[in-house]
Amino acid sequence: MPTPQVASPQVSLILPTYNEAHNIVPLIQELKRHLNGVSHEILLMDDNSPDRTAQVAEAAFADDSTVQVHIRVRDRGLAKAVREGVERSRGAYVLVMDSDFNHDPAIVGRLVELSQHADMVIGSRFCDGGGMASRWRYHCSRLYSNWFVRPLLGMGVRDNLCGYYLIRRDRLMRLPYDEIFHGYGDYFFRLLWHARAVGCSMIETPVFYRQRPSGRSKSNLPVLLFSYTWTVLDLWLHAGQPRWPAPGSDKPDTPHG
Ligand SMILES: Nc1nc2c(ncn2[C@@H]2O[C@H](COP(=O)(O)OP(=O)(O)O)[C@@H](O)[C@H]2O)c(=O)[nH]1
Ligand SMILES: [Mg+2]
Repeated sequence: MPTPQVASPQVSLILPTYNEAHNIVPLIQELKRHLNGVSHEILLMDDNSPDRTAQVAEAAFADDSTVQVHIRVRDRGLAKAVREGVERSRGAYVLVMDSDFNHDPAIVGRLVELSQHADMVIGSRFCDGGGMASRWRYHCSRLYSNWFVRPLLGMGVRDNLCGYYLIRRDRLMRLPYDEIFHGYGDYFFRLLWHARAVGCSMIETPVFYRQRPSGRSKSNLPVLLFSYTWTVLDLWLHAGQPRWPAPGSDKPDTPHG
C-alpha cells in the first residue's frame, strides 16, 4: 500500500545527487529507519545524472509518496539544486545532506531532536566524537575551517565546510537566496554568514564522515580551495555585501558541465 503523504511534514530532507545510482536507494532506506516517528518528505534533487540515479530512485520508491524525485536539466550545480529543494519543501525544518554516505544518516534523528535548542543544527567533524575516515582530508579541512575561515569571518562554528545541517524554514526564508545559493560547497559559508546576520542561533553536533561505498567524489580539491578562499575573502572584505562572483561562476556551477 502506498505510504500516504502527510499534509505538512515536520522535516523536509533535501538530497542533491549527481551519479549516486548505487548509493541513493540504500541511503533513503537507512534515512527512513532513522526518521522513524518523524513526519518527513524526501526531495531528491538530481542534475540529470548520466548513471540514471533519478530513475533508479523513482523505480524503488514508486509506491512511497514521501519521496519526490526532481530531475534538473537547467541551471545545474550543487548549490542551485539545494535551493530548488528548499523552494519546493514544505516542512517546518529543512535538512540538507550529501547522498553518498559521507554524511552519516544515523544522526538525522539527533539533528531533529536538537532543533528544540537552536535555529540551525550543524553536523561537525571537529566536535568531540566527530571525525572523518579520510585522515588527510580531515586535517586539511580542520586547519582550513579553524585557522582561516573561522577567525576571518568571526564564526563560532568549528566545521564551516560541513554542509550537513538542519535549519528552521521560517529562518531560512528570511535569507537572500540569490546571494547564497550558487557555486559548490562554498554556498555553506554564505549561508552561515547570512544566517548569523539575521540572528539565527546555531549549535554543532558531532558527525563522523564515512567513506562513500560507491561512485566517486566530484570535488576537484585545488579548484575548490581557490573558489572557497575567494568566497571567504569576499565576505570578509565586503562585510556581508558580497559583490564579486567567484571567477567562473558565470559558467554552470557544476564541475561536470
Ligand atoms: N544536484 C547535484 N548534486 C551534486 C552535484 N555535484 C555533487 N553533487 C552531490 O553533492 C554531494 C557531495 O558531492 P561529492 O562529490 O561527494 O563531494 P565531496 O563529498 O566533497 O567529495 C553528493 O551527494 C553529490 O551527489 C551537482 O552538480 N548537482
Ligand atoms: Mg561526498
